Order: sequence, then C-alpha cells, then structure tokens
Amino acid sequence: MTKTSTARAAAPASSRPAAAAKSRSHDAAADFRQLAARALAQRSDGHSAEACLNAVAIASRTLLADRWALTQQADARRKGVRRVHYLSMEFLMGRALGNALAAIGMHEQVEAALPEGAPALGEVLEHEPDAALGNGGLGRLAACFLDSFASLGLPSFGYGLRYKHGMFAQHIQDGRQVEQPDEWLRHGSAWELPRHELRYPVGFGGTVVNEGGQRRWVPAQAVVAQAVDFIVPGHGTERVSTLRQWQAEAARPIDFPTFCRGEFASAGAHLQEAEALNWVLYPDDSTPAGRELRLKQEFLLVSASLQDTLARHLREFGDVHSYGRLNAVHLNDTHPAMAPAELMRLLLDEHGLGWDEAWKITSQAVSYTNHTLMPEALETWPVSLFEALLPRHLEIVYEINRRFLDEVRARFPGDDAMAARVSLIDEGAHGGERRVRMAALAIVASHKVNGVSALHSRLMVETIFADYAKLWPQRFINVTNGVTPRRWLEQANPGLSALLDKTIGDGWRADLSQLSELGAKAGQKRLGQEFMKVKLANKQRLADHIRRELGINVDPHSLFDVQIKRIHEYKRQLLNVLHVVARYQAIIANPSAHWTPRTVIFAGKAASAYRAAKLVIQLIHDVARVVNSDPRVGDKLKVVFLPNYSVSLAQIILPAADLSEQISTAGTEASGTGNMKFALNGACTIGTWDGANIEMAEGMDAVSPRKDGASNMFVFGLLTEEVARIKALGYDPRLYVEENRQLKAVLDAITGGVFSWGDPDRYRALVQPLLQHDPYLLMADFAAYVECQKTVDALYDEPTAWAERALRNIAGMGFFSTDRTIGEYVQQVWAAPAKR
Ligand code: T68
Repeated sequence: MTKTSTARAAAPASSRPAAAAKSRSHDAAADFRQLAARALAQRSDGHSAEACLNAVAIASRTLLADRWALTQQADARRKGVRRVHYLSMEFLMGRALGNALAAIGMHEQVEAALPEGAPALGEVLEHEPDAALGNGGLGRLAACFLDSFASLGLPSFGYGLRYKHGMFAQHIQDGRQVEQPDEWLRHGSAWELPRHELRYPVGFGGTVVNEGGQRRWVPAQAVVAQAVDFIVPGHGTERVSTLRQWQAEAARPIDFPTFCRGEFASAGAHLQEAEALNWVLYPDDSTPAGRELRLKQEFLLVSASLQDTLARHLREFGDVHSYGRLNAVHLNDTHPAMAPAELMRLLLDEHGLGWDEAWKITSQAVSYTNHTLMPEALETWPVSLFEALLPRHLEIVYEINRRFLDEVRARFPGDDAMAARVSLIDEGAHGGERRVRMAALAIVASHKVNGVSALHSRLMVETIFADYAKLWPQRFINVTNGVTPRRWLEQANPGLSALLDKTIGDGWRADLSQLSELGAKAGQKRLGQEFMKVKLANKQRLADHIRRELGINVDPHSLFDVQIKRIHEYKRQLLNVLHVVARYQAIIANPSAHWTPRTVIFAGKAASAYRAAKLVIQLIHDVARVVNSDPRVGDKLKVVFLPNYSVSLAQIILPAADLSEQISTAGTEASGTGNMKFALNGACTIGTWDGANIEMAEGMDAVSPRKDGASNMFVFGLLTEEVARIKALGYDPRLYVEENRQLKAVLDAITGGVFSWGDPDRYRALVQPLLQHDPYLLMADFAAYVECQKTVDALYDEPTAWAERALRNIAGMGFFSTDRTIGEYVQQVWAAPAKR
C-alpha cells in the first residue's frame, strides 16, 4: 500500500498473531462465561433458545465494546491518518452472532457457557433474526465492506439508519408474493449500543434568514438524531469497526397541557412524526406518497453523520480547516448525495468558512460510487419538494451549479446543450417539473467517482456520465466489487473451508489470493472426490431444508441449478423459466432418453409495486406445481422457489449450488456479488459477458487455463456491443420466435394456460412484451442459453471433470475479496486528499 506525501494512507493497522493469541487468553474467556451466565440468570424464560441467544450476544457485545474503546484510542493516537466514513442508506448485515463468535474465537466458551438442557449452539444461532436493512447487492456490499474495514484495521465508520422494519418479509400465498412487515426488532437487539451522548439536531423546512451578511437556516421542524452503535468485529485482529445508525427522536417531550386535557394523540403527534423516519427501509421503487419521507430519511442520515464527523474532528484536532485532509466521506450510490450540500452548509453557516475554502474541503473529502447504469434509477428530486424541505440546501446547490456551469461554458463555449445536460438542475424542458439531479451533485462535488466492475466503469463513462468524463477524465475510476471470505466461505461452508485448509493452508481467510494455489491441484482425483463429498453434504442439508419448508423432495445427487437474487427483468429469471419449460417439454416428449437430473432453485424478492417481477414469481410457482407433480418427469427435473430470501438463507443455499445462474442481459448488471459467492463455494457459473462475470472468467482462466483454451465459465449470449447494435438496427423478437420451434412451443404452452389451470390470460402481461419489444433480449439469447445448458449437462455427467472445473473456478476467485476491494479504495480514493 503506497503512502502519499500529503497525508498518510489510512493503512491497515493489523496486529494479527499477537491479538489472536491474546483474545484467547484465560481472563477473557472466564469473563465471557461469567457475563453470559449472568445475562442468562436474569431471564425469566429459562434456557430457551432466545434466552441463550440474548445471553451470548450480550457477552460478545461487552467484549467487543472493550475492543471498540481500544480501537478508538489507537486511531486517535494515529494522528494524521485519514478516517473513512461510509455513508449508506443500506447495510444488509444478516445475522451477527455466528460472525462475532468466529471473529472473537469464543465458540468453545459458548459451548461451556450454555447450561445443561439448553439447545445446541447451532440451534441458538438459528434463532437470531436477520438484520435485513438493505434491498440487495448494494446493501450487502456495504456490510462486506464493514467486515473488511475491521479486519484490515482501517480507521472507519459506517453510517446508516436504524430501521425498525427492514426489508419486508416475503410470504407466498397461492404462488403469489405477499409482503409483510419485517419485525426484526420485536425482541429487541442485544447488539445495539445506544450512545446517549451523541445526539445532533436535524431540521426540515422553514426559511433562510440573513444575519449580518451571513445566511442562516431556520428550520420549521426539528428532530434529534440519536446514535446507536453496532460494533463490527475484525477477524484475526482485535480491531473493530463501527456501524453507527441514527434513530430520530422528537426534539421536545410530549405537550403536557394538551396531554392533561386528555388529547393524548395530539400531545404526542410530533413524537410519532419523528419516529416515522425510522419505520421502514424503502423498497427501490417507492411510491410517490413515500418520497417526501425518503428524502427526509436521506437528509437525516447525511446531516447527523456529517455533524458527528465534524464533532469528532474538532475534538481531535481543534480546528475545522484540516477536515478535508483527514476525513474521507464516501457516498454509497446517490442516496446520500445531499452530503456535499450539507457539508457546505455546516462549513459556511455553522463554522463560518468562506465559499472557496468550504468547497475545497468538501471536494477533498467526498467521493461517490455508482451502482447502476439505468438512467431511470438515477435519483432526482422535484425542486419544489427540495425547496420546501431544505431551502438553504437548494441555495447552495444553485450556487454550486452556477460556478460549475461557468466552468463548463468556459471549456465548451457555445455548447448550450452540453451545459443543459450536465446541469445539476433538470429544467424539465418537455413539460416536466424542474428537478435536482443527485448523481450530478455527487459527481461535481467528488474527487473520485467509481463504478463497481471493469465493464460497468467503462460503460459509465461512455454512457450515463459521458459528459462529466469529458470534463474530468481523471475523476472516474473502477474498483471491482468483492465479498468477505469470512462470512461467505469460512462461516457458510465449514466443510469446504476445512478442505481448503488441508489443501492450501488456512491463509486464504486473510489473503484470498492464496486460492490460486488450488489451480495446480484442481486435477487431482482424490481432491476432486473430497470436494464432491463436501458438496453432497451441503446439498443434503439444503434438500432437508427444502423438505421441511416446502414438503418437496429433491434428490441431492441431481444438479442443483440456482438463481438467487432480487427479481428483476434485467436479471432475466424469466429466461431461466423458459429453459425449465423447454426442458420439461423435451422430457415428456422422450421420457426414456438420458436426462441429467436437475433441481432448479429460485429465491428472491420482487419490489412490492413491480408487477412484472411479481408475475415471474407466480409463474415459477405455477411451473413448479406442474413439473413437480408430473409422473413422467420424476427426479429428472424439480423446480423449487424458497420464500423470503435473506442473507442467512443465502448462507445455506450457496454452499449447496452446483450451477450459478448469472444471466443478465449484457451491459445491465453493474457487477453482481452473488456470482462471486457462488464461485467461491465451488459452483460453476453459467453467465453472460456482463458485470463482474467477465473479470471472474478472466481470473479463472488466467490462474487455471484449460488445455483446449476454452473458458472455465459457461459463457453464452450477446455481448454488450451486440445488444446495442441489434437494438439500433431495430430488434424484432418475433423473428427469433418464428425461427425456433422450441421457443415457440415454450411460449405457446405458457400463453395456452398449461401452467395456469387453463387460464390463458394470467401471463399475457409477461409474454406479450417478449414478442413486442423484449427490452432485455430474452428471445435473442434463448437458443444460446439452451445450447449452453447442454454443455453443462454433459460436464455434470462426468463427476471427475466437473469437480476439476469447480476447483478451477474456486482457484480463480482470489481477486474477489472485499479486502482487495478496500485496499484499492484506500489507495485510489480515500488515502490521498483530492487533487482535482
Ligand atoms: C447493485 N445495486 C447492482 N441497488 O445491481 C449490482 N438501488 O450489480 C452490484 O453488484 C451491487 O449493487 C453492488 O455494487 C443495488 O443493489 C439497490 O439495491 C438499490 C436500492 C435503492 C435504490 C436503488
């Protein structure tokens, strides 16, 4: 890791071996047992799993709190080191206890602390609800980052909101998704450490006044943001990181006279209004009714977090001028993009700096990651709503824009179209309302903007941000995503972890690149057999889970073909279903032929207002019902949809997968991270040349090239450029259907009611668009997909060859650890203050 002359890099400060040994010291173990025993004794529900869970969590938290204090002291002593602040509306943490026990090495103490008659530790762990404070990849990435922050010893804070209800709980009724509130805090959370001394006022609405030439915002409504900490343990180190989540509280107590008049509701209405800010995590396509609340949530996160960073900085360094040099403020997508405006306001209005210095500090500190190329997903806010809620911030945005557009006009004289395109304000030229473009604000204020895979970062500067890249080519970089090997391999897959330890040593946990050593050994027959044995045990565990949850019997020897992720048209679960139907038809046309038995497994949630995605879930269930009950099919094909996809469910499914479905239309999936988790767990990938699939295939083929020169990944489908070309030429999906009898038969069966009790209308809304515009080119890619699936079957029929391929896949995954990702952020984004 290089250091810069201007500020030292926030380099990992690890003390692994000594720390690990110390953590196992006798005193800590005895304290731990005592704490757990005391917590258990205070419960009224005996030795129930909940009571044990709570007691062990309290003991772990206490130990972690001590480590937190030591980490903070150590960081404070490392003067001149930049601290990283990762602002994200989502942290999809999953369960904490298993991870904490792995990190602090207290498994044995827990076994000893659990009293006679208590459930086994495994069962206790199963009782912890997931902290599902995220929608999908973006939120889970943030959680993996925290793990790496802690494990690398990076001085850092994650900042988020403490949602009372995380992502909705998905129930399935008659094959349809039904959303219910996720009550993850019903029994409280033993992990949370409220920090009562850390409270900041956050305002909304009101006016801006002039006081002796100084602008000052007088909000109409104020809440107090209260910090609630969640300590993130590092692995192989005693250092920890912090996830600080904000809880909004009313700024004043109940209105006493009103209460005494018996008007209870109105006496406490403002309490309710403040708390509502923390009620729900918004789904990614929230309704207009929720948009104002969402903007308030985003501002709550940004304002409280920045005030906290400023307060800490002032405590440690005494003046605000060095803030930009010593603090990195990172925006996880555009949701916290109000941060530069709020930082400017705090520096100008509260700390009395002039514009130029405030702007210099802001742009030194701020950086931004983009996670999507879909222009419709780039957040914008109506100017009217922005002004009503944040009038001072709108002034600041206008001033940033005025100065920015002056620069644009100076560099591109006469190019008014360019100025209009890049402006922070969309003027609503075609009768639309004026809107603030949050991605533009994030880009203009940031010293670095990154995409999340090589392809995505290239497309980002060629498409959605092309104009900005013309202005500042150096500002745009790529940092390819990763996943933490601790949760996604060590904890999810103990069997494979043990096999890796035996084969290449245990260093991969902290240095995933060591997996490459597996490349040379992948062809060893015995290793292949041991790998297949581990895989079979994992599949058996999943098969048991499926039987318990759904009453479906699946054969663990069949090929487990898995697609688990948010349900979205661009991710093309529907293409997978079309293949399943084609396979079903082929089997019943010729049941006595040889068929490689398959179990096709889906899991994922659809946004509640996303009709097409919900229809896909229903179709999967309808197809499953028909296929699974057809006696001609038997074990040759089974279809399973596991409800309520979550981090903890992923930890069961991933280790059991043989085949990972990564089949988005090329150019649509920014990166993907599930793809990495599958491959790390020894699944082969069938995938398009999209997102991080590309770098994964390149990694596998570099580390472990095949003799025939073909890829270790099952790659199919149109390339990004081909997709663009076909669309430009006027794509007609019907031509593909007319040419392909198999595809036509599949669509006819679906529209003919074969899977919908004879109702031909049920899936009209899914199939009609496929024949008309098919924006994600399912029709164009269908034939290649089906062909590619045949090569998958052929390889699976040869267990030795399959095992070798899977091991080659694992060997190529060394690059995809978030430790590497965070190392790159430190070097390229966070270590050096901005040079713009
Ligand atoms: C995902 N984005 C990308 N967004 O789709 C995925 N969006 O390719 C990538 O691997 C991952 O980010 C991490 O970089 C999301 O998950 C959201 O969840 C989201 C939430 C709210 C609004 C918009």
